Amino acid sequence: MNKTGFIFDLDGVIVDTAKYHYLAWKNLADELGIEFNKDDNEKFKGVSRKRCLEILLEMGGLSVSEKQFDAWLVEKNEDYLEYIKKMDETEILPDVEKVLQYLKKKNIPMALGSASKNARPILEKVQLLSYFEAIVDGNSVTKAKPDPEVFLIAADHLNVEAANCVVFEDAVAGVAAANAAEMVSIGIGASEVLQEADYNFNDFTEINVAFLDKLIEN
Ligand code: B16
Ligand code: MG
Repeated sequence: MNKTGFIFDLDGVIVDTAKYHYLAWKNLADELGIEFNKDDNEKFKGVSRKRCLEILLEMGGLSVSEKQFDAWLVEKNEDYLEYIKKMDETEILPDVEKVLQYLKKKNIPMALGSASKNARPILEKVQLLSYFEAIVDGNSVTKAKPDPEVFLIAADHLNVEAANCVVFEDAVAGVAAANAAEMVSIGIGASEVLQEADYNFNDFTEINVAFLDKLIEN
């Protein structure tokens, strides 16, 4: 068993793909005549694609056939894929790579734990794939965050006890999932929103080596 493992969420932690999700959902909402703004998009963070569409249709008071639902899911994703096509390493959030490099140098096993089914191609585009021993994403889970499944599978792949895993998350549901897995939760973003996290930072520029060492030693 490895002593400590680090697990990273993708959207909002490593890259800001929320802006592309927003554009794609907004296009679909406009087509369906549903009002959708950036505040509404906040509710979609860390939430599965399917659940996002359910919320959007609830907002518009629409109920549709399964076939139509699936067609809109495909449409939104194709649109989103067009936006992320242009992503490159300049979209990595500040100091994320510095932290990944430090942990890699210390031989700390790392995994991705994301709700996205597009996690792997995004990591390839921003050239971070090689840092991760395991990619646990929307294709690997049966239960969405706040269920701890995604992080427990990641711990398993890393061969680390759940209690010795550290999770970086920007979504309330993600912090709840990390806490339910009995892992150390680190909220990235506003502390008023991520109140349940064990530690909180606005972004990775606030995380120093002494703090990482403390997490590794625990
Ligand atoms: P996809 P995370 C999540 O990523 C996003 O925050 C959320 O807005 C999105 O709906 C979800 O991935 C599914 O993404 O449509 O690409 O499968 O924060 O869990 O990395
Ligand atoms: Mg996220």
